[in-house]
Amino acid sequence: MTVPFELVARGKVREVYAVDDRLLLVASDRISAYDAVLPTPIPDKGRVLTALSVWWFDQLSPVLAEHGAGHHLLAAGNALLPEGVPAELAGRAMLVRRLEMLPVECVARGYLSGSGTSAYQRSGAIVDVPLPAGLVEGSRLPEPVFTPSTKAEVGEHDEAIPFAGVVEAVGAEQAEALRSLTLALYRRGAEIAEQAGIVLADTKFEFGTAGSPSLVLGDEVLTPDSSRFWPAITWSPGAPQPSFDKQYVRDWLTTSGWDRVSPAPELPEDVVAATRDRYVRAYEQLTGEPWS
Ligand code: Q0Z
Repeated sequence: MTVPFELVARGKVREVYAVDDRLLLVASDRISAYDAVLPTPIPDKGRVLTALSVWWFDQLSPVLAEHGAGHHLLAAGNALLPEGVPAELAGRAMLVRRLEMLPVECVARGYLSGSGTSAYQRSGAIVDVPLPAGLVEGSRLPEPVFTPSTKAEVGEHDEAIPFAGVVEAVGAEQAEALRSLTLALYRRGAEIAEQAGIVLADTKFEFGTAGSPSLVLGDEVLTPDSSRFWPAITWSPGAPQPSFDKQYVRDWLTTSGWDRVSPAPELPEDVVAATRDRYVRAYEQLTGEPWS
């Protein structure tokens, strides 16, 4: 497929194109696991994640407005996109305001998991954020915490930084605004997810600036690719929680004999189908709307 726009950024599973002074964010059906992009696409994944982001931007608008902030979404959906967007991108593309992106990842955590658990086990804290004793992988934190990270180069992992690092990067006033807004967005997102039987363990937001409002929520929001979603019914701290979306893929890869270094193997049909179903179910469970 040829997209008649200039490619300006490419991630593991998404692309960004320039459309005049705006950007087109395109989500593919590619899936990553254990740091690798798998050779087998998950049908509809790109459309589901795009629809989820669009839905969340709308859900989170009041929180953004309370903070004098906005979001970058201009249009999504076939009819609303500019001329020249290929039909194959229908449903997988968001037209957004081009922002001056801030050089920090704004991570909020309401539960202990992954690199947060590793840091906590080493030091009782996540960088400069102390946590109470006795927490285990999957524990709910007493309060959500802001644990920012650097934006890693391609192939590297984001690295957690202290709040002072955010101050250094964007100034004290904007750093405070990022922390406050990140935590408010996380709290609202987690509340909505909880009502739908989903634990939003943690998430990563990216913000940019534009004329006004000065802070603008960008990128994708509260998708399974930017967040940890756990089914609430199986939540049981003390061990890694099953992922809402990727658990079948991880389980199959683990039993496949793949060494996590060589190119990943093709997924079997039943794993693809079960995983597609998980994405669709996440959409339906969160939004209360049927996927169609
Ligand atoms: C976000 C990224 C992706 C690879 C650029 N509104 C914006 N204004 C300026 N820049 C961006 C945005 Cl969203 C921007 N990324 C991250 C997204 C693939 C990298 F889809 N890159």
